[in-house]
Amino acid sequence: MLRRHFLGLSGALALSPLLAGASRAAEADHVLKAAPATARLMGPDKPATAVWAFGGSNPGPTLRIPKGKPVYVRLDNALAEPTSVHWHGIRIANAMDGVSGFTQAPVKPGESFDYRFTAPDAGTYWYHSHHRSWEQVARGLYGVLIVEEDTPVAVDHDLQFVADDWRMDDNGQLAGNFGMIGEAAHGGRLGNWLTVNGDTKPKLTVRAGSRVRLRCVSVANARVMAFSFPGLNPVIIALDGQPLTTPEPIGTALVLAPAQRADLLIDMPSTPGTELMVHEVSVGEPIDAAAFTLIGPALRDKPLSEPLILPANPLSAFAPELAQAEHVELLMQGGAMGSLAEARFEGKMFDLRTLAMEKGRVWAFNGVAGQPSDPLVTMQRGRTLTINMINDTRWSHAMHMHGHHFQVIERNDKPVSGAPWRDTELVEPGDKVRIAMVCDNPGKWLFHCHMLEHHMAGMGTWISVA
Ligand SMILES: [Cu+2]
Repeated sequence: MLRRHFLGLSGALALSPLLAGASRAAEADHVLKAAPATARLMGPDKPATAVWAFGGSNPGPTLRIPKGKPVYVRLDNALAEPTSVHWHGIRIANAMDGVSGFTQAPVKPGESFDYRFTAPDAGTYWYHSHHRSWEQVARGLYGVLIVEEDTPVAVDHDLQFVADDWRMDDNGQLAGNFGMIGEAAHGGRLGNWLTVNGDTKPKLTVRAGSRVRLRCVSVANARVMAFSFPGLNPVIIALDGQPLTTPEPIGTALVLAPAQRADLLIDMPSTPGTELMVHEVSVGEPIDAAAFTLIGPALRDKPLSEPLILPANPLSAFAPELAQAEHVELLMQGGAMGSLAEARFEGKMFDLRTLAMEKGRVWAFNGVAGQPSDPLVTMQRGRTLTINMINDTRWSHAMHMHGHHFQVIERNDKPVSGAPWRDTELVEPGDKVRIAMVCDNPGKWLFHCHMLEHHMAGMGTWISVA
């Protein structure tokens, strides 16, 4: 009896790590495994590309999570180097923000990390590596994060349009080195191959006469892309996840800076058999990006024309109180053809050449290159902060605030009212853009350029909310 008991016990002990692993996996709402993978980025007739991926695909799996309810996503790192996951645009608890070396330790190869968080606002977000992101994102470590509305939105198709700008060689593999300082001093790692949803010129099949919600996400490292929709009249219903109170036509093209999102409402023509091409138009000749294929029978004789306004998010209650706001300036300097002669880095002054050659930094905020040990500002929770971003460089910068959304309240010293909520704002060369936000989320939050080589080379600071 004793012996049998003993054997039984040892058997159970031997199994226990496996069992524990299985029960942990079952417990997680989603498991994201980061690992090398291949992806048919260039279409079925071209060689598959070696990438790094979440869940084995590019983009990674689309995570749909409920609004206002806790979720548990486990990251398993099967890469040969550390990684982490940032939940871009989510007003998240600080410890779950996923910035390796800042809000958490890097997740080492073979290790896991449990992300447990609640997303307060519905909308279109994305997740991506925040460890050596200029390389890890460029290799494909990202996916779409959808926070669902409380009640489904009345559309016939809910589709995504994830645009990436890859640099490919002649064999269909990722070309060149990552994190090159010369490129970082210019526009960053610009690509030569456009994918949408991890494919080349994919066909998006929809019913004729249908109403489509198209969740557009730019996951590019550096390129500001622009998309035109000839023959269609897309209307922007949300930006960076947040609903617009007044939907707006895209105009000639939808501009998406790195990390920005736009939800478009598109009412398709009622003529089956039609193919409508989406073009990327940011440089010279338009490039075919994707095509809508309209299949029959038509859902409606005539496309819908009434507007669709998404339900307001809890964020909309956090209107900045400008009368009591604290104001800071953010002077953006450096890069090629700029006026930055020297900057402080880790407490010492360096001329720009030494900074570039020895320290790998070419950009500065308020005279400091790289992430400073002290925050740009420390805010009491609940107070309003305005940041006047002054772009004294020859380059565009897509400035991203972690943990908060903000509104532009001034552009080149002129007041702006009713601007949309954003988490990433494109600041053009020579422009001054003042943003405002209520600092309602305690913790330390990065504020950085999302042109990932710019961030690598010095364009990052942080704020503290006490
Ligand atoms: Cu930048």
